[in-house]
Amino acid sequence: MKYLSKERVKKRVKPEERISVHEYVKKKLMMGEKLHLTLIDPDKIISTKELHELASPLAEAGTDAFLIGGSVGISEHEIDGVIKALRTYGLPIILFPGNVTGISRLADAILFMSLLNSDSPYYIIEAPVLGAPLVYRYGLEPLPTAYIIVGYGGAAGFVGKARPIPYTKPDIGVAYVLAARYLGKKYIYLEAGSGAPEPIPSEFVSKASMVKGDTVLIVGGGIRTPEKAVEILKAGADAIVTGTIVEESPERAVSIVKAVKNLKSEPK
Ligand code: 1GP
Repeated sequence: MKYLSKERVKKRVKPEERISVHEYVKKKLMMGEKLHLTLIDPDKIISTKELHELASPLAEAGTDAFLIGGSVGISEHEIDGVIKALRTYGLPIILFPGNVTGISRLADAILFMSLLNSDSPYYIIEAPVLGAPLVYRYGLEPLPTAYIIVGYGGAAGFVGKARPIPYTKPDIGVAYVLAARYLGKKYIYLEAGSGAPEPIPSEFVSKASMVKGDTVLIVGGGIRTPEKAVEILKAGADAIVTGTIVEESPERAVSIVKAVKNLKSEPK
């Protein structure tokens, strides 16, 4: 399925025929696909040339969308530069903001997040409130997301003042997933933290997926091999995110994308 970005849509199809990012995701899942999302942290990109060296093989291998964001040192100016360069691949560009500074008018959509297990009201509701008028003004598609930090937590856990759920306590994860559903979230992102030594255990994902209902379950943090990616998706995740491995070993990242795109379940 071809995704038409905002710019291309304006030129080629009528507004009523535009495919939203949410529809794009749901259609793929309905067809029995699992999704691979490539995380690009603008703070870690040195040049446009380097960005293309990372992104081009992943787009060719079939990654489904780009997530743009990071926890520290993000400015709208740098995000804009990354988005302009990534437009050439014709994939949805989704913001994954660590704070209000992570919002760019050039993106297609935004994971509009509440960090549910933060101890700080700022990350649960104040940052979303401060960002909402920008999302509205920029015409970004909001993807209502419960962000839940598990285990290691990394920079997102530290900055977000999270109380990470231990890997050995999936029942607490289940409670959060249910709460997210009942609050009307459409996406649930279980986050181990960027560069986590170990990803979220598949038993944890499996229990969470049993109660996820119609929500899209995204899992990220510490996924470095095709085997782990496949294990987590088979446990019930709808999408996985890889970031660190994209920077460390683009070849390995490509093998993860290929493994994910080879996974086909029965269409729903
Ligand atoms: C981080 O879940 C993402 O927010 C991706 O994690 O960098 O460990 O792949 P990695």
